[in-house]
Amino acid sequence: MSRSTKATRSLLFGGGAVFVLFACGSRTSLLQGSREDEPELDAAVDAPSDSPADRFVIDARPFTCGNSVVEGTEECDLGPDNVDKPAFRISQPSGVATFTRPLVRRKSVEDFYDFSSASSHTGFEAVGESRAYLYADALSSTLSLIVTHGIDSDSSGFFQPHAQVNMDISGIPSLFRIAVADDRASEFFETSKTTVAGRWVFEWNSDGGAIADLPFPGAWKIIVKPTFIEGITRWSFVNTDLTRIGLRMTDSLVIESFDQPGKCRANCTVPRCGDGILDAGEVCDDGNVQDGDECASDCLSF
Ligand SMILES: [Ca+2]
Ligand SMILES: [Ca+2]
Ligand SMILES: [Ca+2]
Repeated sequence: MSRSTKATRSLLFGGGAVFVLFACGSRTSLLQGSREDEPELDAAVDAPSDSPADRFVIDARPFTCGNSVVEGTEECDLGPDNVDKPAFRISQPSGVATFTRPLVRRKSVEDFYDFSSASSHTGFEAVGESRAYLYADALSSTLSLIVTHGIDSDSSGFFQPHAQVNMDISGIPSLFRIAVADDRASEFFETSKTTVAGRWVFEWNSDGGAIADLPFPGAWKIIVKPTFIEGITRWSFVNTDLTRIGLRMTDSLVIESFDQPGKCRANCTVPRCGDGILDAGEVCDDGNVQDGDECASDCLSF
C-alpha cells in the first residue's frame, strides 16, 4: 500500500464519530502537517475545474480526538496523553471529583470574612451547613481557603442550633498564615508548619476561619478531615459560579492545585492564557490577553 493511500485510509476509517463538511480551500487545514506527504491530494483539490461538482467539495471524512493524529479543527492530539489539567480540583475518596475555581472579590480575605457578632458574614453561611471554598483577593492576587459552619442568627434571623465541629487540615504549604480565627485563636490554630486544627462549639452564630497566602499558582494538595459532632447536617464546597457541590460528611475533602498545564486537553485543544479556561499555572483567565480588565495579559495576576 502506498504511503498516501495508507494516510488516506487512516483518515477514512479512523473510527471517529465526527464528520466535517466544508468547502474546498478548508481542506488544506484538515491535512495540516501532511501536505508534503500527499501532493496528489492537494493537487486534486487545488486544480481549477469547469465542473460545477468540483467547485464545491464535500469532505465527509471522520476524525477522532484521541487517536494521536491531528485532524480537522484539532489543535493537538497526543492520544492517551491528552489530559485536562485545570488549576484546581476537589475530590473525596468516596467518589466526588470535579474541577473548581476560587471565588474572586476585590477585597482582602479578612474584609470578605467580615467577622463580627462572633460570626462570619460572607453571604455564604447557612443554617446547619458547613461550607468550604477557595477565595482569591483580586487586589493582591492572593489565595485563601475559607471554612464556615452555621450562620449568625443576629443578622440573619435564622436560628443556628447548638453545634460542634472539628477539622484537621493537612498538606498546607508552609508559608501560610491564619488570616481569621473565628471566634478566637484557641479555636482555629496551627498544629505544625503544614497543619491546622479547628475545634469549634457554637450556637446562634457561625464559626470557621481562613487560611491565607497559599501559593497561587502553586502545586499542593490540602486535605480537610472533618468530624461533625452535632448541629451540622450538610457539608458542601462552593464553586466560583456559586453552585454548591455536596460533600459526604464522613469523608475527607481533598483540594489540589496544579501549576503545570497539560500539553493537550482531552478535547484536543492546547491550554493557553486568554482562552477563558483557568488552566494549571494561571491565576485568572478572562478570555483575552489584554491588561486593564479582570485579568492581566499574562494570566498571572488580576
Ligand atoms: Ca485526532
Ligand atoms: Ca487558560
Ligand atoms: Ca485580560
